[in-house]
Amino acid sequence: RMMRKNMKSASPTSFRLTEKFILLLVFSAFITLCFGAIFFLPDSSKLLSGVFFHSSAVETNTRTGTDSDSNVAVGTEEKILTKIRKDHEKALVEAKDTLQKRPDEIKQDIQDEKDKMMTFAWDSYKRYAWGSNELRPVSKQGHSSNLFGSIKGATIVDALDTLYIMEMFEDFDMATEWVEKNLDFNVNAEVSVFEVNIRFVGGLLSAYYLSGKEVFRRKAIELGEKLLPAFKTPTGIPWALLNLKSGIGRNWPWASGGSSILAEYGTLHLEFMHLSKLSGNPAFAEKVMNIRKVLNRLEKPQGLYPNYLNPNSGQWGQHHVSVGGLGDSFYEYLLKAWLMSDKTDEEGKKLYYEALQAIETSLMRKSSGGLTYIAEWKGGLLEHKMGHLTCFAGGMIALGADGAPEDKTGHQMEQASEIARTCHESYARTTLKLGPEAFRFDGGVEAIATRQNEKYFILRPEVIETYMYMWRFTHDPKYREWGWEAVQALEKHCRVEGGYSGVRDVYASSPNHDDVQQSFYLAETLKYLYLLFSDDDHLPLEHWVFNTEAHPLPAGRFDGRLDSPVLESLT
Ligand code: DMJ
Repeated sequence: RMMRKNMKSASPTSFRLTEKFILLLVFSAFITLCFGAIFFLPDSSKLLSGVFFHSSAVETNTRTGTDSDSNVAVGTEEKILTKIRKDHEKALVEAKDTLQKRPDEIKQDIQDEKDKMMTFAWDSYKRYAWGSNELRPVSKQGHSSNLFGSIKGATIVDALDTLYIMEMFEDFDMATEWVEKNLDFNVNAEVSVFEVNIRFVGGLLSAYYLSGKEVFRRKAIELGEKLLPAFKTPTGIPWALLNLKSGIGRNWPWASGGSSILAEYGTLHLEFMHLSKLSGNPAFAEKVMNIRKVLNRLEKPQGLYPNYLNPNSGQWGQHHVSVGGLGDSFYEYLLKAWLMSDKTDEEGKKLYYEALQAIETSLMRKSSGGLTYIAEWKGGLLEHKMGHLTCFAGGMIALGADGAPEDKTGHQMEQASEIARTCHESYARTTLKLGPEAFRFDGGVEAIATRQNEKYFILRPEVIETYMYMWRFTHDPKYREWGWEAVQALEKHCRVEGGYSGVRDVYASSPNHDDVQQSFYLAETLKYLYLLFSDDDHLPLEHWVFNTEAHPLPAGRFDGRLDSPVLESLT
């Protein structure tokens, strides 16, 4: 009993002691934690004020900054913070300001500059060379190349639509009056069928569609009829040169085996289709459709179109293929024939995409420095050279990318942007920041002209043309920046007292002027620059197709009358 009693009394006593000990331990640990927190934990009120009450905390500290040593340190730190914050706020305001104002300001500058450029080019022509084909801006007199025989006024006809588009209506009226009174095709002279077609027929057609003035329709048809005898060959492939009075044609003496040139006979389609529509005479359309037939019957080496074709035998001449000079606008017109027909010319479409595939396979290459270029092909061998003329291909490929078969739209846009970049490089790598006539990718160079006779720049449009298309399709600001670079270079090196002149060597430290203001400078270069900085609905690409001289022609199934709904919506 005693034992049980002891047991009973001892056990509760030892349990209470252990319990007390544990409680004491927990309590002292808690006290230690609280005590440590005072010294070691970060100042939460400071942290909180930093996150949620930053400004008031800063203000407090600034006001009490000199109170003590610790306050001095905190004050300095906060002063730095204040400055950083103020700088940041200022930068933000400036950035917003830039976002709100700069594009418009820049656009206005460019608009003014471009208008000034066209006004200066046109006024200089008016002043020193009125009625001549072109202007010699250094010697301040008229200039005529034998491409137009004794037809006069190439600059006037080429510039008509640019004047209209830029709303220079007084000048447009003056030019119209000159056309009415002086433009005469009854001349005993030999002309280039291609040049007269793209500049004169194309210029007159555009002027008609834009202004609705009957004189332009009449003159375009009259000139078209004068060109028809060029097709009197055994194959119907036209001669390159034609005497407008006798109707006797021939080919360039230098062309392989008396051949006609692909870029010449292949660049009549758009204008001749319009001539048939406007005149009701099917002869024009028949002539150009026959060219397609002849080409369709021929075997194409690796799917490529040689530049030379004999109009008597219907056989290829020398196997030289180029997307630049001698070949270029043939490819452009296949695509544009399809687009202009409201996408009903399926044959044009098929021929274009097949040709582009062959070009990609056999001519398009990438340099070791990563620049895509389109080489030339001579009898199976590649010449790693690209012409300034070839640079139009960036714009053409971009224009066609949307309709590309087999999901190739993205791929073709990529090709187009790479070509644009290469062509920009050809400008950027010169001293004058203007592009050479041809540049090479061999002998250790990339996008640089190596031969003296390829270093000139004659105010050509192709690179700016490609920037314009790329801008319209991508809205990547770099294309406007590149266009603006070209404007600055043109102003600095090509502008002379009497107009704009080409230069003989883009790598020279100062320009040596060639004394010619080409008519395509007003028709194309200045127009594409203007459109590059215009809104997309100014001559929208779904409704207008530009001929190879930048003369806009309406696209769609129209009946040729200006009161047709299609045309009304275009102008
Ligand atoms: C223009 O007459 C046309 O663009 C043509 O297709 C090629 N050459 C000139 C401009 O460089």
